Amino acid sequence: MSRRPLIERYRDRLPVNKATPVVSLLEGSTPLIPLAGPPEARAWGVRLFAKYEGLNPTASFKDRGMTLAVSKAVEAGAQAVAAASTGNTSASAAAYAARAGIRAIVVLPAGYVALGKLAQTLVHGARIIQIEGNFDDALGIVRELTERYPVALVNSINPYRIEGQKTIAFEVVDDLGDAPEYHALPVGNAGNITAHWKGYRELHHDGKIARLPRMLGFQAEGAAPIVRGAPVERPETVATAIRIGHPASWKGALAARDESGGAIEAVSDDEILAAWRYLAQSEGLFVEPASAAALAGVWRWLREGRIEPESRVVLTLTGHGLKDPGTAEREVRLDPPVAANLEAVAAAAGLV
Ligand code: AN7
Repeated sequence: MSRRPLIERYRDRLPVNKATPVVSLLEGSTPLIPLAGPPEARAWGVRLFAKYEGLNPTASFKDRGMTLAVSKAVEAGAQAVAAASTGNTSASAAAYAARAGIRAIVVLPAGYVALGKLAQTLVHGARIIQIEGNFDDALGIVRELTERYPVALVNSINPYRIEGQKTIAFEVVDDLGDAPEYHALPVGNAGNITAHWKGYRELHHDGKIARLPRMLGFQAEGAAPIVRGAPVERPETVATAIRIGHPASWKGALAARDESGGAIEAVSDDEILAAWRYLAQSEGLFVEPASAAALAGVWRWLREGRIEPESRVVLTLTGHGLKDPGTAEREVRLDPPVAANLEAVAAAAGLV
């Protein structure tokens, strides 16, 4: 399907009216890609599908929520938006603010935003304030900032962000014809799992789908407050996108887990990187580490025989791999240069 504004595609299910100025970069309508799947999936007859959100305009799922949040902010007369971010929200806010002709102010944890995200945010012209603190500190400050000053908050505690992001569920159902048995995704601030579940519940309530999926959320072991049942003061993980210790939508995540009969579990950085490599090298999908957490978790469920045989599992691959060239550089070896002649190149290529 050719792309059109997300807000137009799902206008009747979103809180917009004729007066809402649609600020769009033709987000959404991302492909649902069938995966070959690791041997464990094939052995159980489990079919895996990747909802490849890296193909959004700023290369992450955040654009779905941002088109609505920025449109509603402009409708309300805002001249500026603000967000705390591990990187993708800031890139998206910066792009949509540029599109709308308003200012974006973003507060970032210094030293922990992947290079591609930083470049996007900078080049789109946002005002970047790096703090000597983590995402949770940044979100606290931005909440206060937007209460005190005439600036619209566009983090996912803004309900329009959740409304926009629930469309992932709509698109999956449009493509599969029904809900899958399982839907897995990474969990950081927990807005996205909350939004997915809201989308599925709305369709179920309206009789558009016969079943609801079990929601499987995966946090990084070093940043797994929901799994542990307590905030994490110093979250750490290679998946910087989900390096979050006090998720704002904690309750929404628990509701998604419990109402769906799902689970929220932790995966290690090693498991995340193994899934990240597998997606790139065996499926042709380059994602950022946080996105690979979804497959890391499902892979474990498959190995443990916990996924119902013959079922369908959708993985939301939340962000593109080009966002984070630093991880690629660290994790994948680049050989030193060889002499500029055929023999040396053929030998280095393993052809002789
Ligand atoms: C690629 O950009 O929180 O559980 O500030 O960028 O809804 O937070 C990003 C989160 C997963 C987690 N995958 O989603 C931000 C930010 C990627 C992400 C998540 C994020 P939530």
